[in-house]
Amino acid sequence: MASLFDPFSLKDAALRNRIAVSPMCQYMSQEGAATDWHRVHYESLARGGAGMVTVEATAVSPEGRITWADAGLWNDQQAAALEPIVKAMKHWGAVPAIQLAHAGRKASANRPWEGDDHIPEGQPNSWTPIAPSPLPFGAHLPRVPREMTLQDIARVQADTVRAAERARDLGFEWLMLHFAHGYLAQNFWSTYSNARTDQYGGSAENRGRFLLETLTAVRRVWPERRPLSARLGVVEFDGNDEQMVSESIALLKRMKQEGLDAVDVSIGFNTPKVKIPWGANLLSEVAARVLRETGLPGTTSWYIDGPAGADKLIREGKIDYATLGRPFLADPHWPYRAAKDLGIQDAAKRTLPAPYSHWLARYR
Ligand code: 536
Repeated sequence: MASLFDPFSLKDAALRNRIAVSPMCQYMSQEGAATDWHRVHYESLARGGAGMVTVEATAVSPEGRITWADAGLWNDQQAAALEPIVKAMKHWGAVPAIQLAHAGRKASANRPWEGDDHIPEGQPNSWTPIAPSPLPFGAHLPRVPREMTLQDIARVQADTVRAAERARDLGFEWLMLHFAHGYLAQNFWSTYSNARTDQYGGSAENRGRFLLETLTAVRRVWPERRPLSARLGVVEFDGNDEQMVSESIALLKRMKQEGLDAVDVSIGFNTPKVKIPWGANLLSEVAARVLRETGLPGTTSWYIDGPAGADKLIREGKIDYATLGRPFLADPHWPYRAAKDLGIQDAAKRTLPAPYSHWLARYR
């Protein structure tokens, strides 16, 4: 029986504990390139003791950014800006991971603290979003995306492969594909956004084709011994979740055959017409089911119920590692807090670098 502070290994990735930091958009990039903000942010998260730190949703092409300030990995300057970040994460003992993304119909938005809404066509920092079908998300994201041609599909897949190669060459040890949250892959997967009548739309098999092909193409360039995972939205909380979960499990089983190593069970966020019942352990049961039925190792996030809640999910075998986002923004040293809470011996020494831990372990 594993617990939160047991190590976790998947292929060549060796996590010192079962705590992963979620990919979290910072909207602080300059032309897609990481800045000093990211240096400090990712280095402090790695110093805070997590087993793995995942770099935020990183766009594979310019039109794949949610906002103009998103991270990207389609050119050499962007790769160069990530290099010291990867080094620092490794230096402080965290497995460096990155999430590759394309925002689909949610692209061309303002930063969350500047409105979070679509920037209209023709205004500065705006471009035309692309998606499987010309169907808008709605609400604060009303723009009608341009329907992707077969050529667009092949181009985005090639961009994803190229970004994966750059991530590989930078020394990232784990790659996550963003197949969730109402962005491009989820747009293909969901009937809310996919009304295509060609081989990429209609049946679950067809709606899953873009995801499966992308995964397969990335697997060819991503080293066999480095884990490749996907974050997939498997529920919308719209009353149709049983069907969506079972179709998602079938898709994940196909992905597993094509080399998927792990899954991060998440939410579709592909329609504004639902009220998500936010609360403790929102996804723990569906995550447990997805992992059990696919046989994939994995995780979930969203309202994990504190250190004890995370520990319990792992002890019960519902997830293999816990993924946390906002708790790390509130406290970059969350693993130290968690270790103290759970009564772990040598909590400071096990979670923080010596310049901090020697103080915390003394004079109590
Ligand atoms: C979660 N979000 C996910 C993001 C960035 C914006 C916020 C991502 O995956 N890059 C979210 C989406 C919709 C509603 C609530 C939360």
